[in-house]
Amino acid sequence: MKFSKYLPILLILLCNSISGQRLVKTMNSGWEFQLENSETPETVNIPHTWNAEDAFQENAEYFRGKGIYKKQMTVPAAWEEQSVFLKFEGANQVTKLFINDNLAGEHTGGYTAFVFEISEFLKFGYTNEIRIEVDNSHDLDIPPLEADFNFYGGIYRDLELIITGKSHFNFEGEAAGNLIVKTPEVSKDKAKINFSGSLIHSEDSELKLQIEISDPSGKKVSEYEKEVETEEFSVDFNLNDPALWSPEDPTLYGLSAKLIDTDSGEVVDTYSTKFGCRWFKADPEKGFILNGKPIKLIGANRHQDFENMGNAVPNSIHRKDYQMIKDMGANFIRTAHYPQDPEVYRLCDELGLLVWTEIPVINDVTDSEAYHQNSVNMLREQVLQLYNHPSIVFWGYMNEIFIRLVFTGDMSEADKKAKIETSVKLAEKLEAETKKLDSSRLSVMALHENELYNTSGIADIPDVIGWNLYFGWYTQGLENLGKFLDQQHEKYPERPILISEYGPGSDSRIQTNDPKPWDFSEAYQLKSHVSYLNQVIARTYMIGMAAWNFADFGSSGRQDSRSFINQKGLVNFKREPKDIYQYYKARLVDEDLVYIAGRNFENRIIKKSEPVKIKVFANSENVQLSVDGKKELTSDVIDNIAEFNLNLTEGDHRLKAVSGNAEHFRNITVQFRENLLDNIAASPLLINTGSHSDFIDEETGEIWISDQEYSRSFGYVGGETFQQSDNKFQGSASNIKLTTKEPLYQTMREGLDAYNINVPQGKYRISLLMTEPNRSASTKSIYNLGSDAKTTSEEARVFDIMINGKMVEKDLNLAAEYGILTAVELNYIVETKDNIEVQFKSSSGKPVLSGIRVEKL
Ligand code: GCB
Repeated sequence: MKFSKYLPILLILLCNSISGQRLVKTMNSGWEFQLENSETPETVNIPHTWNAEDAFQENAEYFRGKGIYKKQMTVPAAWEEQSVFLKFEGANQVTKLFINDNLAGEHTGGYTAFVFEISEFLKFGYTNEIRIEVDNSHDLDIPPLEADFNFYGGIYRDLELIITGKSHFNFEGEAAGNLIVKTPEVSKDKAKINFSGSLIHSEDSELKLQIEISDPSGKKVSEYEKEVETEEFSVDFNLNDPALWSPEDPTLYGLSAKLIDTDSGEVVDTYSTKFGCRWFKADPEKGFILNGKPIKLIGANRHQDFENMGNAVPNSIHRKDYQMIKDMGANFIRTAHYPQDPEVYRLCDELGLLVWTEIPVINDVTDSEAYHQNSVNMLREQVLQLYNHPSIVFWGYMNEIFIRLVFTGDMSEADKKAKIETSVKLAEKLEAETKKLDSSRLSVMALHENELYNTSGIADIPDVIGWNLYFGWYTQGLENLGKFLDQQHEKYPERPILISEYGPGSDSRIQTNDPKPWDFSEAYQLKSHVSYLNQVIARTYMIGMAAWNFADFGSSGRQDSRSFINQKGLVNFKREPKDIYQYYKARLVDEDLVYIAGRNFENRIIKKSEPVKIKVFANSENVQLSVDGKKELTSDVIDNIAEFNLNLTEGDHRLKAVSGNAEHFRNITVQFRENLLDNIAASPLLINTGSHSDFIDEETGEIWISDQEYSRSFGYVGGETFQQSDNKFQGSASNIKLTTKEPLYQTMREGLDAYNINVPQGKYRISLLMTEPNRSASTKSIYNLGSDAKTTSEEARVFDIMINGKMVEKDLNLAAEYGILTAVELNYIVETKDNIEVQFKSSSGKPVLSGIRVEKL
């Protein structure tokens, strides 16, 4: 069938069928798209961003500018009798809509919805051109100004075309909903419900408003019908013995409203929403109280992006994420730093997750009138659009607003004072606006660990304070958390507090039994979260805690063990669970659960004398572990972890853990370090020099084992592990250019005399992996040192390398030859009878070595 031939008939049929009723359809597919700086258009579907790739590229800033979307739309003549709207669920960050080249609407802000009525711009019965210009340029007047996440540009949430009768419920403007269900009074016995909104009433008809309330089973429990006399309406309902909404029992009521033409009986417009009945408060002594009972809020923050997609994710990813968060046993979620997709709040209502949602006023503010106004607008949009969701209990409006000020060294005292004043003024405005729109919820603000929030008075403004606390990571000592919280509680006994962020970075490629701060191992992440959970759960006054972050997320400025990604996730960027996710599950869910940790640590390359250390997560009193169907060991569960030290032979083993009614299996392969060289013909020796962790190459599956001192077999002679600071077990936290195997290069041994490998006779390829970690390393050749007054000998790292006495590098200066923080691999072919000795001899500074591979040829 030739579709175009039948198009007019189909359109007539479509128009007839929607006549008098609301039609909502997405306009996501088939847009012509072009960046302002590109010559060639491409065809794209919405959700769309133009930064899914370039935000993750080396040596480049991601594109921040204008993208233009175009589409032809044939508009049936019959729509002239209707009202036509475009609804954007979100576009980052300034959007202009043109219909047939006329500006039909403009919106500022990347994280809330907006609706434009386009009826007056359309040519009915003709093809119309829709052009949408979206601009994500940095703009000093628009929050967020800067943050640790990417400001991906584009129409990254659904776009809807909505057609209603000329008379309809008003859903334009900031609310993109405008229809509000309040529950001003709720108790076990009674709930008072109020539904309010406004109408557009075309003059030529008489209308009546019909409303029905249905209980969680769908049964009608209340109704209302009345002639419409004014354009505003507000209707009260009473419910007896309401079913209460809670995380265990997220029961939702339904409200559906109809506008009916009194003469014809025709339904002119419809609206429906869900709502819930619950009450809550934050008590500075007893914590959070929901429906009269204390509940410790435990959960996570969540950013909205996904690997290779940026922020342009389909609803199915939102669903997967929130289901995973619920399955983890969480009851709480903070939508990181901005309002998320409308689907997210629907999911939280349905799944039973209490929500802190906030606007992106983060890290810094300006004192421009426009910045303040844009912040207020975002707040109004957030509250009005999301009002009906029972899951939302906190409205947030600022995150770490003094962080820039604290870390900007060259700001004058006067500028600091002015910055503090304008921030406090803005907080007061945002607090007042929040309470004006919704006094039933709690206002909240997230602070970083600094007294300025207290001394400036800003922390006294909202109802509740969230602390973002990174003890054991940015600041020292996991155990300092409790002390800090107790001090705050003592000093401000009237202030309800929670932890709005905590957690270290972790990378599943880094595995160790000996975790240390800043090593990015999964083991350190576990250690840190266990300690935080223990310290918060032990304190009744603490409202709760939200881990940072549910998933790894994109941040182009980040230089962790994977560049451009913040790796503090409980799951990785594509949502593969790290051990810590399973730990939360064991700690928080009720049904029997057991999990042998180490999904990425199944190969154990250990000394013969060492036991294989196994951790099992469980929620009963003890765990039974059997190895290869035989040995059965029992261990007590402490903090939801049972530990086992197994003496295993080399080879494959099957572990089975049982706890209550649950069981879990894992295969473990053991190799002894002492035997690695006997096997070198089959598999090369790979050493993660300067590190206490194994590094797993996810492309090849190869394991670069942790380093060891030479006594026999292989190991380093002399030198020390290079660390930038005493409490950070990483040589460099920087992006290493020309590699994705950053952890290999970021850790290194410095000042070593030699590396010995007692290989059997044969021909070998030796690969030395290195990088210059010092940003101010001299790129001058050693011979020019005398003429460069500024270059000290520490800054110039120059050394010779000898293999079995033969000079293979003379005066190697990594910075000069390859550039700093760049992956360098030097390969040499060596024939030997029984040993390889790689010697390092300094001319200036200390030699460095990040990795060594020995391969038999
Ligand atoms: C914070 C910020 C958050 C960052 C996080 C981190 O305190 O609020 O946006 O991503 O720390 O990982 O450093």
